[in-house]
Amino acid sequence: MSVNVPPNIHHVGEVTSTMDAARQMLTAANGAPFAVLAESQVKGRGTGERVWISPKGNMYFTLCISEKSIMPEIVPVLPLLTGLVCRAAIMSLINGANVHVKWPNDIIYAGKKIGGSLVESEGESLIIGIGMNVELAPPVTDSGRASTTVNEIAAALEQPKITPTQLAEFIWKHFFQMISDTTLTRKIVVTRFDAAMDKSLSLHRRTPTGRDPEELHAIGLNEWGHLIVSRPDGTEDTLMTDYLF
Ligand code: BT5
Repeated sequence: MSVNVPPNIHHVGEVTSTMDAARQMLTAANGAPFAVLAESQVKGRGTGERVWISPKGNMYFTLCISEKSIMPEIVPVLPLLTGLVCRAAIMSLINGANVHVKWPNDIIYAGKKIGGSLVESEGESLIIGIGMNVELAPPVTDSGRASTTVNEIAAALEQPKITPTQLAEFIWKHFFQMISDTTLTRKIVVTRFDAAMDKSLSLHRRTPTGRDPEELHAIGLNEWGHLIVSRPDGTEDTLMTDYLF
């Protein structure tokens, strides 16, 4: 796939979820990459059916691509690659933005959550959803961490505001740049994600009713992209599928 795939982004108003809207467009797209950018969502979702709060003003974006367009060894680390793409997009729109990632799927600024991603599949298509707070930082009502916005970073650095469309176009560009790099390996994605993590964050396992009180800290990723954490007593654990607040 060439580096400069022209953006094929369908702009829509309010949807249930851009994941559903994108699924409905898969047949017509016939394997060609496309994305959906919505103004708001009434049933935005995070991982594990958690709610993604989706008021008008932020970016609700789903990118669909044929699995064949991605090197097979990259597919298992696609959530990590997506985080790196989002970080790169923000950092190229705002000079000096010190954005981090949190394993496995969050974008973080100053300890607060700017956005997150969700990877699903349907047949041979990968459906990559990204929610990013651009203008509004919704109060988080479950046990999640406080939220912030891309434009709070822009304001802190005295730079112009970003729009959801600009951000979506930059994400598209960085995504295709990254997956077209024939030298990219799983190890490189994992190493870059490790370097971009904010290891000072206190992490908590999610439970069905909230968060586990045990405070964990990220040490790093193993070669598979699994997270090694330290417990308060100094012992270590490796997380493969646990999601963290
Ligand atoms: C995520 O899930 O972070 C993935 C979010 C993906 C949203 C996009 S929007 C476009 C596409 N269409 C969809 O329907 N979804 C995708 P997770 O790591 O499970 O985080 C969910 C948690 O984040 C919630 O339990 C809250 O604690 C918190 N949260 C919800 N809305 C938020 C927001 N707008 N900003 C910051 N945190 C939020």
